[in-house]
Amino acid sequence: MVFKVLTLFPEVILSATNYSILKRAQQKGLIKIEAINIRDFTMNKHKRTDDYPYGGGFGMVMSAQPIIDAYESIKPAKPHRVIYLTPQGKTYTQRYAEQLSKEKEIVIICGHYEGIDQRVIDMIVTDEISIGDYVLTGGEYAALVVIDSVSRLVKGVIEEKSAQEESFSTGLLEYPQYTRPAEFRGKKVPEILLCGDHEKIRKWRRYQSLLKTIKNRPDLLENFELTNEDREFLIK
Ligand code: 6GU
Repeated sequence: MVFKVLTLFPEVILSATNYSILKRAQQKGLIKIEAINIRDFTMNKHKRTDDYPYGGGFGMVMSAQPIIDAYESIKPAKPHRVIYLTPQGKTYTQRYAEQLSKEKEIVIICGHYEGIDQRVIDMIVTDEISIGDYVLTGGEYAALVVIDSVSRLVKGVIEEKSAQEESFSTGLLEYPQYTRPAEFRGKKVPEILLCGDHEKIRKWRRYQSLLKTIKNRPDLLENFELTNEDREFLIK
């Protein structure tokens, strides 16, 4: 999977992806992350990449010319998605990440200021994506969220089981995890996890997942089919 990121801050993208799992994935050649500096393409004599909004109003708008020229310099030969990260986009979800992970190459545009000239969106953008209902200073952190969540779905990047068994694939939040020691500052690991009875442990974990979901994300249960076992837990 190749990510080509058009940004005013290439170092933010390159430095943040140079650790841990994403670093190893790049070393193994499973993913490739390129950052293209939009400023390198401006024709403005002061190297400006933004200008005042037509119609007036607060803030600055990123100009079309440097973004389109940057895109044309790296445009993949095959059909591809061009993602523009914006709070005005469609909400990003695990399902969206799964769709994107099927692509070979993804172009990502990071906006700043009050956004980019609408003509860029009309001319090249295929997907406008928001990572949630809050406002960031720019698209770079959102781009990192997309790169990270898609990369871990690329075959070989993480152990396969982890990718499948998680929250959002079962539709419930994860159960609590514990590691050694069995007692820490007087707080004990739940007895059942030490009992060695795998069926009992499975049931306990399922119940904990249900409780956690009810407490923190009751909205997830609206589209969730409870099993008979789940119902029994909840009635008791
Ligand atoms: Cl993609 N960009 C910005 N600037 N803010 C956001 C966002 C994106 N998603 C949520 N908030």
